[in-house]
Amino acid sequence: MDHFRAYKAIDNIIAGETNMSHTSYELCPWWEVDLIDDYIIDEIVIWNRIYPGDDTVENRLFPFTLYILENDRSVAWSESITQFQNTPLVFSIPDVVGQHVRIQLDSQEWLNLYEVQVFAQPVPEPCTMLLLGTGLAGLGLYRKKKGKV
Ligand SMILES: [Ca+2]
Repeated sequence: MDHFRAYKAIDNIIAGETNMSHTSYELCPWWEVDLIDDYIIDEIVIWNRIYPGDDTVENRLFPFTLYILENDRSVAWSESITQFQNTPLVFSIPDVVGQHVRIQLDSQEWLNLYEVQVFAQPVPEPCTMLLLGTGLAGLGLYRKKKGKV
């Protein structure tokens, strides 16, 4: 059904039964977004499905593992969540560079996601890095000089 497709977890509509991704009942179901390029990821927020009057729906997400994958699909960062957590689940990421964000359940289950938000910034171009590096080195030098006076 269209309202269960993967893109529904990035359609900018957080809540709602018709705006979530929903897999089949399968072994280790997963959801993934391709950011198309490398980004410095600093926060990921997962909005789990909440079904009033039925806690089992919210519990479907646990346990799961959140991955950040590099463009060659090697794991840049991951965190396994074994205990239930209330939605939204906020992950502070230590500025990890990656291109794919993947959520994978550890069991046979349905994977339901209302929304996944990835907060990131572009990786600076090499010239920008060089300028930034020079700037920081200059700042360090300035501080040193100031300290001596
Ligand atoms: Ca959504």
